[in-house]
Amino acid sequence: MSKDLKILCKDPALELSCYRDHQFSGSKFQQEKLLKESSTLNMGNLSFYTTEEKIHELFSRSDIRNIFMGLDKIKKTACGFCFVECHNRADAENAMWFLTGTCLDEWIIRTDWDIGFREGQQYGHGKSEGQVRDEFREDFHSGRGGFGRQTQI
Ligand code: GTA
Repeated sequence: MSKDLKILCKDPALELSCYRDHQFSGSKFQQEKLLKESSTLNMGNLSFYTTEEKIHELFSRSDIRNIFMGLDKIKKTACGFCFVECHNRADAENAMWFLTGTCLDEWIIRTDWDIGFREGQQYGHGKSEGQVRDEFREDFHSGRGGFGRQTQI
């Protein structure tokens, strides 16, 4: 396929986001290569009440390998994100295309490519042990633990 045609055929739902894992030890180029070949999705903006069973149901049309729920490091309770490993890139692209913008438990979920699950990645990196982004949120959401943590201090 020519370069011009490739640009025209690009599906925005499958593009890389601007998020990069700053704990990744390799280069920016290596991280982008892994993201472009990955069959693991990161799902964010989940309700804290969304269960692993609900994620399985959501992926009922895809054949998935594993789900890792994002957890508060201390309480070990769900904190609004998860990783879904698919069997291959094509399955992951289908899931990404199908799920982007889907509403789950009243929340519009965010999907992103992930370089592949590493042990420990299921825990939030926030100072209060949940997700970093929740510490900067200023609004109130009962489904995401109330106010952002920093505004509660
Ligand atoms: N693939 O978008 C993502 C993603 N996010 C947001 C988190 N993870 C993601 N993976 C993919 N795509 O280890 C994964 C990572 C991480 C785990 C826990 O979930 O594997 P975390 O949010 O607790 O920690 O996530 P992380 O990702 O190390 O924090 P980071 O990069 O500092 O900030 C994440 C987001 O928080 C930013 O993108 C931004 O939306 C928000 N944020 C950070 N700082 C600020 C700030 N000062 N003000 C406002 N918002 C902020």
